[in-house]
Amino acid sequence: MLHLLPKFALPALLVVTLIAVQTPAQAEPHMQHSPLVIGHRGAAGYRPEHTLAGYTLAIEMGVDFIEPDLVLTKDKQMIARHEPMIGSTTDVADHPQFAQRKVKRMVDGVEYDDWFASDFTLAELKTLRAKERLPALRPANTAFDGQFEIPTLDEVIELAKSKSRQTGRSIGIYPEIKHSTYHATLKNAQGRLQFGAHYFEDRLLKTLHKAYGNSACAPVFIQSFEVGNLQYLSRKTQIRLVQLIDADDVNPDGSMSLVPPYMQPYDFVVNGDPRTFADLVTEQGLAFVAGYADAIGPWKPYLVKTVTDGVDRDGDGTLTINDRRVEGSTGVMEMAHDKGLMVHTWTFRNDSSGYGFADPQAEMSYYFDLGVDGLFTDFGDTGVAARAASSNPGQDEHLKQCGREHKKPYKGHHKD
Ligand SMILES: [Ca+2]
Repeated sequence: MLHLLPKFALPALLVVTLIAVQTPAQAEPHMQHSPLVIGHRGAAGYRPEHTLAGYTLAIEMGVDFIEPDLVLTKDKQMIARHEPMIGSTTDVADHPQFAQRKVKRMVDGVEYDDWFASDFTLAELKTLRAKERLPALRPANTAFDGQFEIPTLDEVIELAKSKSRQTGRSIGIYPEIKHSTYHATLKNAQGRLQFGAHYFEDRLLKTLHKAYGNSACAPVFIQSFEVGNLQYLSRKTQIRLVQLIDADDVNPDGSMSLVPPYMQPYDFVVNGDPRTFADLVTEQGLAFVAGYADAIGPWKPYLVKTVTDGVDRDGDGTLTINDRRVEGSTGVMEMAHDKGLMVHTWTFRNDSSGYGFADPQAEMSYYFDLGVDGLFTDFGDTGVAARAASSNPGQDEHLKQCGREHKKPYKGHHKD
């Protein structure tokens, strides 16, 4: 009987009702397909990477998650770019008013001569247009050069949510914090920290918690190649965390080549921690990672051993990495699963890097058959077809860890 309530009660009641109805975590379906097909940088095989057009195409191809890599702008906004440098994926060089912004700067121990997102406001970045990073490999994609803006994380979330409603599928997002230490220690012209320690992580959590709730059920994974930032996040969020595992190359005998800047997490370099990426996928390393993360995201040669033996397996008259002999699982995936870690591996492409495989769909099916929990691909359509053709086509599942404390508190030494 609303008319019997004091006048001030009605607005209060409405506010309470609206909050209850709009609680984001409740609005999301707690379903997820497993194993996952993750749209790497959108649909990078078909559209310039990290554009709403690319993410949209990936979703239409049937991927379960879209992947925005994140960097910060001068005015502290999160935008989707693979690196702080914007010269190779935008038309910034064609804007004479920005010519003076090109500078030399170190990122993770490597010097770049480029334009950096952190020297531009979001409004300035919005005047730029995306272009294809690999025009020689992907000439068809250059037809889209100059058409698409750089998206913000907010825009990516909005797209994923509207497509989820439209399709009835749960379209998740898989944001990567790019170069956490770089952003934390970056100084402005006055010598002051531009963002400061953990600004990036705190800002990301604020956005994600508002959009999805602080929940392991959120259709979200946060990924990073660094360790300290994930440990920090593990104490602040239930959203699932992924430790990425990199390397420089694969040796002919199948062992991993570890050369800087792909040898160690960059915060390990700065802190003098001698452990390499390869050390994180030993029994001891995986136990360490399981203390703060829910999954590992290793480069695919960490999971499947391939060797160079001089046989032209695809018969095209040249020896490439595609001809390597496949020797099966390295055991890393099985060890990770034993520790309770999911395994999401990368990157699968129709036009390059098929270690041991000339047929990209067969390659992806092989990894699904092996038992990975997800894979990143530039070609979402091939990924979805490969999963369907595999012995592990999966199904939509309720997220089992919803509503329970799934993450072990990190007990090691750490710096906040
Ligand atoms: Ca060949």
